[in-house]
Amino acid sequence: MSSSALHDRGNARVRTGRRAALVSAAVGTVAAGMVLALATAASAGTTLATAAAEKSRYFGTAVAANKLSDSTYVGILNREFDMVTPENEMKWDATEPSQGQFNYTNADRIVGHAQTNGMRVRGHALAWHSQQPGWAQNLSGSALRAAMVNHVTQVATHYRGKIHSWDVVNEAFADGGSGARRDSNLQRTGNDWIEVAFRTARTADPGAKLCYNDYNTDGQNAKSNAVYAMVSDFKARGVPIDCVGFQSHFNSASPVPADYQANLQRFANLGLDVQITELDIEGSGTAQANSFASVTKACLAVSRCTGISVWGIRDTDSWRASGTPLLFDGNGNKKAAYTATLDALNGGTTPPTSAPPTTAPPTTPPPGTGCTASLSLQTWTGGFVATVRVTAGSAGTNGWAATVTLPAGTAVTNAWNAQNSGSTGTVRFGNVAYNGQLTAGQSTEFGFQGTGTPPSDTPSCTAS
Ligand code: G2I
Repeated sequence: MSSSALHDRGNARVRTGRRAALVSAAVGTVAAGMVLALATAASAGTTLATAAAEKSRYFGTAVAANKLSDSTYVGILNREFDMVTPENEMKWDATEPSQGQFNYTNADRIVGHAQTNGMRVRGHALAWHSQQPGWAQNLSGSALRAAMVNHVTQVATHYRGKIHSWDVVNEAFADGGSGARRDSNLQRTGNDWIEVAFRTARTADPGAKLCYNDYNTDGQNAKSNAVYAMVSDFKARGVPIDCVGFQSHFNSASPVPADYQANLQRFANLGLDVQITELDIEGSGTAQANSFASVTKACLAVSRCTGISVWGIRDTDSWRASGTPLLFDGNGNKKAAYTATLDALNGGTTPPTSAPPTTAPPTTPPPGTGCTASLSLQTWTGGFVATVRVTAGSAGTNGWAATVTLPAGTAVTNAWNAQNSGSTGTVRFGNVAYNGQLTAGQSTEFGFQGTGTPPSDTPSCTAS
């Protein structure tokens, strides 16, 4: 695909309209209904994010702040993904380069980009033995423990209300068959460092899902058994944990395990979400495509597998670029692995990007209320996450807006898959470019997080 074909979501919408206008002018107004059909068919399940959303899942990618000025990169990001993970920008060395002095510049750029484009953010990572600033590497004992608690508190508070899931602790278990914790300066502060990090994160940002994230835990083995035992213990003792991240870095020496789905399922059965957090698979062609498809199908088969994130966009963006492990080649073209992933998300078939010509008479959507909205809530003391389901009426939608009335003192802090106008009182949430067009009866979901008392009224919905 040429870079000129890679527009941001806003432009993609303009492009559809422009194409519609050209076709309409060429064949006359009689074809208006056909144009509508073309535009509508092109909106369903044709990108990773929309196809995943139809299965109530997200599809994300790691993002590097210094690539946000690359138009090809941003074009793919905005078109295909609805979740971003800062690849390095939220790590300890990036956010607290000197003790007590926090720098959020690059991470804020990524979060800002996500918010502007209706994407959510996976925070990565609050406490990790690697990528520590030099000053932390030189600490130990109670001084390091206090520094870790302060770091978790400060960073999670800075991003409070803006993070879907935090990797609170990353890679704390040893490789091999020992089933032991990894030795590190953090581990040497005491075995309870992990639960202390989780409790601290919960206090700082009660709305974020809190995850433990690791690699080589993708199948059942000594390491994943050890994580499983820790998570079971946390659930039994009420240590706050909501999700386990499976990094899923695969290659020929470490292929997708045969029991990948079963392993995801056994963790889900503990009563938490599972997420595929850093997916990349070295290889090429059909073999690579099949591996991506099997990972995607495994997630879809586990109801609490809530989303998949790949670890970069183009092969050349990868931390191991020579293994060409991603879904887009260095020029931003879709690889076979992309198509296989999209097909898997769509349940085996990708909808056509254009509908066959039709002689149906033109239909004009009636103005006014062509959609309905329903609200579901997850609440805690002082805050909530609201999920709003928008369903198109018999005419479908070209765009929609849901209006939510908030109680006095309540404020929206963050929204995804929609753009809000205002944050208090009567708040309007309009569609973003990739989810405005719904066929008759089709639904889409957006969400927002707020502080204060949750709304209780059913949102109103208007379609255009
Ligand atoms: O190693 C792959 C991933 C394993 N799981 C945790 C992830 O956080 C980790 O990501 C990688 C990044 O993709 C790399 O980009 O973490 C590496 C460091 O552990 C990152 O590499 C670092 C280089 O080591 C630095 O020299 C470089 O300055 O990337 C930095 C920014 O490009």
